[in-house]
Amino acid sequence: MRYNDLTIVLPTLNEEANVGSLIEELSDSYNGVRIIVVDDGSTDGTRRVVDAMARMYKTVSLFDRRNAALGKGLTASVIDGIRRSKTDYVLVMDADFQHPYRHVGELYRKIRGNCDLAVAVRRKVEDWPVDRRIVSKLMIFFGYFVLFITGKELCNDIFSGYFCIRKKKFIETYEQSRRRFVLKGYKVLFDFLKCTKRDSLRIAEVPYTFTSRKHGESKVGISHGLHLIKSFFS
Ligand SMILES: Nc1nc2c(ncn2[C@@H]2O[C@H](COP(=O)(O)OP(=O)(O)OP(=O)(O)O)[C@@H](O)[C@H]2O)c(=O)[nH]1
Ligand SMILES: [Mg+2]
Repeated sequence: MRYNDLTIVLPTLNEEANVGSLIEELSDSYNGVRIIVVDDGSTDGTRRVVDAMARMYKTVSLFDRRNAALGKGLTASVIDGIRRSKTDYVLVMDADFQHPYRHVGELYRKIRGNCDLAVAVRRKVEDWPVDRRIVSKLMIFFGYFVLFITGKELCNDIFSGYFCIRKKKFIETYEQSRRRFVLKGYKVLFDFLKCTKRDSLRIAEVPYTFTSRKHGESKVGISHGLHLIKSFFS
């Protein structure tokens, strides 16, 4: 099977220990897939590793966002990566191996099987401390509540960072509601869903187990919680 009409967007911030092997695994597993690494000014060797990969695989490119118009941020990076892609389908995933790459094929097949959005849904979150679990549950509850009462599309993991989407659908929705996307936030799927209408999309789901990052450190902090709260109200 070939994946010529699929681009994988990998946002990175200091992922030198993960990104090279992830690119290798993806390129070797999914023939013809394109990969755009969207880097937000990493201070480690991330860009050097990606440059080396881009020399090895013609389908890999680096988008250096140090001077990007939208400013730094994970959501901003994902939007820029999707805008830059030149294929009909785009898949977004983390670069730290928390999103198992073996599900890429399944997400892609769901989209090709006539869906607009295929979401990888966390079945189980391993290794999270109790306080992070509680905050996460509260945020999920509130997020669902917002989407439910405002009549938006819903899925079983509204904050998933691992999903595949028709580029055209994403860009159309973003262009119509630019201001509602919290660019420094972490929840681009939620921002997208809150700009939809219930039953306007064909959504598929693929369950998976979310594990610990392979190497390096999490970038999640209190500010991301605040950005999410902003996202609920924008
Ligand atoms: N371009 C860009 N990438 C980012 C930014 N913040 C995080 N990332 C990347 O986005 C992905 C998710 O970030 P993480 O820090 O792993 O966040 P998380 O997976 O929600 O949290 P953990 O479970 O603690 O790892 C990783 O590939 C990061 O390198 C950012 O501001 N800009
Ligand atoms: Mg992570």
